[in-house]
Amino acid sequence: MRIEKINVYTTRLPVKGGVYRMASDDVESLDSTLVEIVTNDGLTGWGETCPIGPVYQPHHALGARAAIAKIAPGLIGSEIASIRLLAKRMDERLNGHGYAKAAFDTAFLDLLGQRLGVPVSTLLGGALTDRVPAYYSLIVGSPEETALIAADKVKAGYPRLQVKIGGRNLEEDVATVHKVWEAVRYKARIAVDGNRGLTVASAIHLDRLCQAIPFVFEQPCNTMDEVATLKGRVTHPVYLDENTEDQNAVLRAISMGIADGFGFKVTRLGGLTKMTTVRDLCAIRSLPHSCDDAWGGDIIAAACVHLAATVEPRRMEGAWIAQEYIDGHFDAKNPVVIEKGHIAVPQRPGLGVKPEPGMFGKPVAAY
Ligand code: 0XW
Ligand code: MG
Repeated sequence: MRIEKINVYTTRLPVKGGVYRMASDDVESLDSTLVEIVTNDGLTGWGETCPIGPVYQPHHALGARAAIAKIAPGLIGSEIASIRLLAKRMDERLNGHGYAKAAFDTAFLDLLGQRLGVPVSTLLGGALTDRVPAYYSLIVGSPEETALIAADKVKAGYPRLQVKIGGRNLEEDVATVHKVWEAVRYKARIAVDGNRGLTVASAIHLDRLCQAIPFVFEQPCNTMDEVATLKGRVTHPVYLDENTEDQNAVLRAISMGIADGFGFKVTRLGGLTKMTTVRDLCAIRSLPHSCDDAWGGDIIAAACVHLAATVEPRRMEGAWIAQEYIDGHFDAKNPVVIEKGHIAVPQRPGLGVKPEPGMFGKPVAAY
């Protein structure tokens, strides 16, 4: 099975509800890039990469497309058999840019899965479950409104909630965490996500002022060094998200003992294949983590869910997919959907999702 053609598409994903508000940025519409790989035996494999704006992490939609333009010509004619060889070929054409290479990695796995007649989860080591938990991400909002939505989402079946804080005064953040806890109690697990927005001082204050509330503190401060200084000074477990910019960052955080868990983004880590390494490192130290991406449609969602199915359930912090904030699906027949706060793992060969033919219009580039 050889790569005959690569088509690149873009699509706009407007945020349902108008705005997705985090400490680091407000986003209203996301720019997703899709790669479609066509093989000589007539199969098509899909990959996607969709930064949540240019501020959340050092990724940019146009940067992804520039990287894809550099890599794609070198892949034409390649055999889809060894993912490692294909990764080497990508590295020989471009250093870094894991979030763009991730789209190709997803498409390779989609094709291999279809060829072998197995779902992508099998290629990632094998599923441990056919249904993974999701979590609901509550954007930065007033304490009262956030607590109301939290109660609603727990009723809808979400086993975990993520409460966004930061970018405003400490009092409101503390009140929001308290109100959500009063509304939810032990009915859902809670992560409080600062999205890099807190100083070390305000992280320590928030920790003390919410002492009795059992939440995990996600990416409170900007750098890994700032987060490292929280060790021994805060009592809530600390998870890293944005700082896990590549596999080495995860290795560093684990070996320094500064992270009690992680919010992983598949494309940021360089794709599903690279994610299996950090997944296994986390297993060695019994560290929990999520399987998310920053944003994206059904292709990214399927990738996250296949990976999440391979994670030991006791350490699985949920798969976040953008579905609650997006209208419609790429694949209306076999969409990736959240039901009662959980997501069924696609069982068909490959990713198990295929965008409707023609839905993205003409390719923006073709090789
Ligand atoms: C909740 N998310 C997975 C969606 C947005 O990309 C932010 C992110 C996070 O945890 O920071
Ligand atoms: Mg996060």
